[in-house]
Amino acid sequence: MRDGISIEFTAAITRAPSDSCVNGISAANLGSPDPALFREQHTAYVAALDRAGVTVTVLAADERFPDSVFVEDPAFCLPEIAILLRSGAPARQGEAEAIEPAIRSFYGQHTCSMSDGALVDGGDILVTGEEILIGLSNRTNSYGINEITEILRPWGYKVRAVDTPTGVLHLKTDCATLGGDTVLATRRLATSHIFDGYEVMLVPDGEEAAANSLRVNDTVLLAAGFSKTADTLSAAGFEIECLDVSEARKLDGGLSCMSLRFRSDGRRR
Ligand code: CIR
Repeated sequence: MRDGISIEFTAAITRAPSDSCVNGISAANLGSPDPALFREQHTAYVAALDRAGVTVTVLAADERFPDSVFVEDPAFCLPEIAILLRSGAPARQGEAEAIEPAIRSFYGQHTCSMSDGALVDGGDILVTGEEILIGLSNRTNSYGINEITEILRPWGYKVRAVDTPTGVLHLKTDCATLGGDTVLATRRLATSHIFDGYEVMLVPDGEEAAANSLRVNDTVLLAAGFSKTADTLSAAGFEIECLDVSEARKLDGGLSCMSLRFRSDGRRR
């Protein structure tokens, strides 16, 4: 069990929402985000990460990229290496270059990029205490998964390609790692058997949007408004903190999407 790569973090990178977020990609049908309210919610999110024990770097809003608040997608950070990813969404393809200086300020030469045609969004990568699952989706292809598998081979990481349910943006739209071999998942994802062998906590039906939660050290950050999921997690002994992420949700985003978490001490445990 290696919780050191899945839930134990010392640092995080975030980016403030831009005014251009009103032009972000969305299938949610929840209306257009309010940039001022988004900034307020983002500030509360950063404070929650800080309380959970990570030192947060907040990058300035980048108006060129409407979805750039979702920093989880353009990079993937492990203790040994950071990978600048290549998104399957054309509008998001410059975001990896935009975040590169921040990544290099932590990882230096231990930073690498993906080849042309190898596509992965960070939202499709779920790191558990056991392995790294990468969801094939509209944003992530098998070339991308194979390339990450090769990049990580020297450190012995186990990478497994899985299917993201049809109509679901990213693998982590529907699940989260809770530490050890426990995951939180929607029924539609759990029934695909990708978590066989895991302890699966099901998100109560009707609260699917709560699946994109985020465990950071001893805290599970959960989207506000999903009381059944909150009760389930609390009853199981998790320390939860609920956050209003209404504006991120309007752009199909959630709690994991708004940060890149890692161990700045390079330790894997
Ligand atoms: C997008 O479609 O790329 C953004 N509107 C939402 C990205 C959410 N990111 C994530 O789940 N990791």
